[in-house]
Amino acid sequence: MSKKVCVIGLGYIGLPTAALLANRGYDIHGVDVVKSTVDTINRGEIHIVEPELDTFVQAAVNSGKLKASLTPDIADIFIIAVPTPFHEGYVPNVDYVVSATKAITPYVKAGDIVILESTSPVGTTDLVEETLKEEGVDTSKLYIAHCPERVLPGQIMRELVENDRIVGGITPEATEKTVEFYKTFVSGEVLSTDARTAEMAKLTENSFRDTNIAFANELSILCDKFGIDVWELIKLTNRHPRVNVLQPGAGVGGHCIAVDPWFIVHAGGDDAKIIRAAREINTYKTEWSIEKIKNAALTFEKENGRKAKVACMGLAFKPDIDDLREAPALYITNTLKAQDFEVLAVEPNISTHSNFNIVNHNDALVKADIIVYLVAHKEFKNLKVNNDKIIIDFCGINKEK
Ligand code: SAJ
Repeated sequence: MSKKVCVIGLGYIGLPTAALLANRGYDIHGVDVVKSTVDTINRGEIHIVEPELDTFVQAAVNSGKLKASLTPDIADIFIIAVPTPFHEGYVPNVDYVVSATKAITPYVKAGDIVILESTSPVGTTDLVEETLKEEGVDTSKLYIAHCPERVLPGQIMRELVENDRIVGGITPEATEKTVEFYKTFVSGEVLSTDARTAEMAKLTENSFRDTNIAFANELSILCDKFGIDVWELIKLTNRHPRVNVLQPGAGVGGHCIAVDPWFIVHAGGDDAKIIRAAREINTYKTEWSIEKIKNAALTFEKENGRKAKVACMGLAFKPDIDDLREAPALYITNTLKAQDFEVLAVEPNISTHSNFNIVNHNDALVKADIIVYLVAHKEFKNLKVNNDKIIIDFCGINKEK
């Protein structure tokens, strides 16, 4: 008989994982607290944008292998994939992990595997065990482990299979059982460690990237001051065999890299110096960008006796996706609008937005006085722009990288 997997949280990680496992022969009981999400999935449809996900979900639902529900069910394996945001002041918020754990307590039985996939502060897998104990579950008969997700939005279905995975159990037996499970559908290596190391590994990966992007963003600010083209500089320095500077932009967005380093900083306090500084630099880059745009718009107004129309090219948190979560481009556009600047919001990957009329990029190029490249979407590359327009480019749109 097929093993049954209960996946708690059907978002960017839970749903692709559920759909993949269903297509690999597992019986999947997916759980979400949002009824419309459950209904959408049960119709074989999806509520998020991710290449290939629709095909996987449709096939899984049609074959009867994937069912979504508002409540958990008995299963052999439980996967918790719920959000871990932060409270005010960058204090990690693991409330959803705790409530998901409580929700599964009536259904877990001896011999089951309970996996936390959500990116979590160090110690959260232990908290899952403590919560189960408090709810009266005998955890000595369960296999509890952390296996952080590592997939890149836009490539989730491929990376879920191909990426190496890190598994850290709260006991060596839990690690072993969980590794066996991942090996049934992962073609990358499945690496063993303990729960705390696995938690820290995930936070380290995203902090490493954040720190490296901060370096590039700091360089971009310095180069602006020194009159140097930062993209040419980076291209040249990256020809050194041991140098690989990342790309500057309008800041760092998304729900991972702009969030996870704070989990380390919160626990590490004054000892987390570089990681904190990187977060601050990346946030500062967004504010610095706003100041640049405002200065250009005010100079235009002074010289022309009318307000400048500013085309904000891109709202998403990175190129070629429709995801606006924690997006610096959206924040910049919102801030300019809130301060009474005339903005034309351009985002080819969405058709509507509650705060803006979405303007086609070709129309924006004609109407705007100032064109600000915020996101390097493919639609924005090599566009012909009239000489009389002022261009502010934060993402090196036409630069060779
Ligand atoms: N960015 C730059 N310059 C760069 C690279 C990225 O400014 O050179 C910016 C992007 O524009 C974006 C932000 O960084 O605003 C984050 O984008 P990303 O593509 O670096 O990463 P995410 O947030 O889409 O996904 C990351 C990945 N982590 C790493 O690459 C270490 C992914 O593997 C994780 O699974 C994901 O976080 C997650 O869920 O934690």
